[in-house]
Amino acid sequence: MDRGHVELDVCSDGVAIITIHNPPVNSLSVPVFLGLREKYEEALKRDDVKAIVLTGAGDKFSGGFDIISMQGFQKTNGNDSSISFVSVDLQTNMMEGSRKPSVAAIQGLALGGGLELAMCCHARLAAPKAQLGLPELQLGVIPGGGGTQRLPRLVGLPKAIEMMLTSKPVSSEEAKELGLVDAIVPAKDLISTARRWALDIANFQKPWIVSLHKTDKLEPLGEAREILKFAREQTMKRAPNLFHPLKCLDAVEEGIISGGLAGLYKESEVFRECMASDNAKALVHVFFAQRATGKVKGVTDLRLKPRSLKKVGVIGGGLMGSGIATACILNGIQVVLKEVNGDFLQAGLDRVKANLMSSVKKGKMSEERFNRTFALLKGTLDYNDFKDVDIVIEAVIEKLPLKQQIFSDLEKICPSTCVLASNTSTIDLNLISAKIDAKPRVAGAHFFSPAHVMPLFEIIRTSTTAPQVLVDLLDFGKKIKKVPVVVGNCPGFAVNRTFFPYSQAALLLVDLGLDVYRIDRIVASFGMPMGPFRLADLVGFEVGVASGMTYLEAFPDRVYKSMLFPLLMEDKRLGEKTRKGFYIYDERRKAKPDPEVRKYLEKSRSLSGIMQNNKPIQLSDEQVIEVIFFPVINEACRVLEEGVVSKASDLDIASIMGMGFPPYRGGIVFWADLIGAKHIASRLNELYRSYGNFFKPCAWLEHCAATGQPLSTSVDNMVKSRL
Ligand SMILES: NC(=O)c1ccc[n+]([C@@H]2O[C@H](COP(=O)([O-])OP(=O)(O)OC[C@H]3O[C@@H](n4cnc5c(N)ncnc54)[C@H](O)[C@@H]3O)[C@@H](O)[C@H]2O)c1
Ligand SMILES: *[C@@H]1O[C@H](CO)[C@@H](O)[C@H](O)[C@H]1NC(C)=O
Ligand SMILES: *[C@@H]1O[C@H](CO)[C@@H](O)[C@H](O)[C@H]1NC(C)=O
Ligand SMILES: *[C@@H]1O[C@H](CO)[C@@H](O)[C@H](O)[C@H]1NC(C)=O
Ligand SMILES: CC(=O)N[C@H]1CO[C@H](CO)[C@@H](O)[C@@H]1O
Repeated sequence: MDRGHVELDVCSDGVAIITIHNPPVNSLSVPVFLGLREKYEEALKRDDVKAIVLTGAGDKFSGGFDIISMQGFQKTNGNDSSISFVSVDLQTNMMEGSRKPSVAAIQGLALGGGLELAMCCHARLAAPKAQLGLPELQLGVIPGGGGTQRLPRLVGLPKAIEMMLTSKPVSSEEAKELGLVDAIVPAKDLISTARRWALDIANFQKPWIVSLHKTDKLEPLGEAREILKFAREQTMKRAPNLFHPLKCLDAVEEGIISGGLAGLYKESEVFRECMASDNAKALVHVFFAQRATGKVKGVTDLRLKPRSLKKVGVIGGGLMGSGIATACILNGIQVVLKEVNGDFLQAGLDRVKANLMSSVKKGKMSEERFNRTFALLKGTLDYNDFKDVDIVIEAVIEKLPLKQQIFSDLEKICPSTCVLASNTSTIDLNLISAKIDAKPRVAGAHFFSPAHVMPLFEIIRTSTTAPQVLVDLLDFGKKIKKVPVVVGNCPGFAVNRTFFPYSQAALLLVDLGLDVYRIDRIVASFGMPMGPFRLADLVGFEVGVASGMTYLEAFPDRVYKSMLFPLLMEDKRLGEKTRKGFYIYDERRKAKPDPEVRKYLEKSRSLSGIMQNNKPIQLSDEQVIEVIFFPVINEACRVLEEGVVSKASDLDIASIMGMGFPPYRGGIVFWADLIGAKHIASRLNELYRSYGNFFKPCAWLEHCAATGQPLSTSVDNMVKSRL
């Protein structure tokens, strides 16, 4: 594979243009670093070169460090010598410390390592609207090419810290204000202006500025310490489970106390440490896993092309139908929305309008764009407008005869190529399509509420769904900017199925004597957006009980039957919508623990009778996490075993995007493999002996525990080595 190269052109005016070539974003791979060194050496040696312009081929400067190289580095546990090319020698000696000045000519992107290279130059010129930033923290590492030292010296400490901690880039225009770039130049004049600028520096007609030695933007030591202290406090609050943002601040601080060079050494030490950490491995894994969900063996490797997608039909303008319609028109796809009567139709259209208006009110959408977007939506009461739709998504109430009728209407009216998708959550797709011939065109389209906000899109295939239909739906998912995952047809599909033991285990812990608020606190500090009881309040107990019934039917051997929900519901406590569930809610929907809940917990406990010797179980926080998440891992193993997902990394992404599992733990299967199947299985077996089948490890988990094979081993290998 071509991993990029660097070119050198010496112009007649004595300026050497060094250009990074590595499409699409000119990322900095090992060959690119080697090329930069070699070309810099040559330019510094040649007598006909007076000054240097550094730039990227095409319309981007550089998107930063090559993440594939990062993975290689992690495999050697931080012991890959190629990485040292990033560091002090090239940047500090050959570029910044050289007798020939460098000017960076920035277009498009200068992110991460790309911006770090640019900051080693003696001046930076940027085309309008380029993006400049240091997003390294997003991948669990810190800037490792001098960014922690040079950025504060160019833009001041508070802004530099903000840019690094938030990973958010700034535009050329803002960068100019901040002092990060010296001038904004139209793209067509960028290189010629940079050449003149470089010669002017060489001739001392423009200042020769070494970023690492600048001090004018740095705050006095006392003030700097205060700023860092505040940043540390904020970071500990916002990301209590992450250590790398604090390490980044350590590197910044070292430079401020002991000088830029000492800071660079500290930075490089911290960078290596972070790179080898589990968090960085997890975040890099997630980066690739997310891009891999669109690749499905036996589907996307058949050279099928997605067919044209101009118009989508949505049936049902309820909560979900309107969410989907919103997602489509926001991305330029025409929608025809069908309802049963004029009032319901108006209500559906109004929901879509309200979704868009919330962006207008926040200033994220202009009125003109609102008009253009809303014009893509057409409401209807009949099927006339369905004659030229490319995809139909059915989102009506969960009634089998109704859905069957709709699908047989659709088969008659829609084009013979049209994809027919259902958003059913509880009815088997095979039943919905039972009475039609177009079975290969039927699939499930499962969004997460609210559909225009949540990123995950589960595409459900049956044994008859045609690969072309899946290719079309994957393309549709990308067009509406979702992360599409193709999954098999089973109760709850991939995400809800995997996570059904999550609330069940929590209910079981309550009956063993634990407090709901303690459980929620522990689970939230593990990194979930909220604990299982707060989530139940949000979703509503009726929905919770209904999905519980689905699992009871499907997996009667391993469902824990708690009485807690029915007891609460008897007293009309249904969750947040009744302002009373496990928490009570004020007018501003703020959740507060409710002392009254205790009596329901006690009642549920006495009905269940599983508490041993009438004594509440004693568990550490870590043990609580095990009791809640190990059954989830166990179900994930079944999902893998049954081939509900085509690869383990799809389930990682689904758990992160669908349930809010913390990305810095890499997803449910990745996290399980970090813990190791052996420990998980042995813990589950202990729980199984005490509390029954709910905890019984499945065959795949036992197999991996016995052999040491990772749980994430591909489904293919799994079938081969079949247990
Ligand atoms: N997967 C999940 O987690 C989940 C959760 C809730 C609902 N759902 C599913 O989503 C679907 C819709 O749910 P909702 O909350 O939007 O329901 P809703 O009741 O808010 O909306 C359904 C709408 O469809 C309309 N409708 C009914 N028959 C129609 C027909 N023949 N032609 C056109 N419109 C028709 C109804 O008038 C109603 O406005 C259901 O299949 C439901 O099971 C899934
Ligand atoms: C790193 O590499 C060096 C040189 O190849 C080797 O001597 C050293 O043992 C390695 N260290 C680790 C931790 O692998
Ligand atoms: C948007 O549409 C409304 C109603 O048709 C119209 O009054 C308004 O001028 C339009 N606004 C823009 C910016 O096009
Ligand atoms: C998944 O869970 C959510 C929230 O608990 C629920 O609203 C939805 O109906 C479930 N979907 C499926 C496919 O079971
Ligand atoms: C298109 C559609 O109806 N999407 C809905 C499917 O079901 C989920 C619930 O799991 C809703 O949130 C979506 O809006």
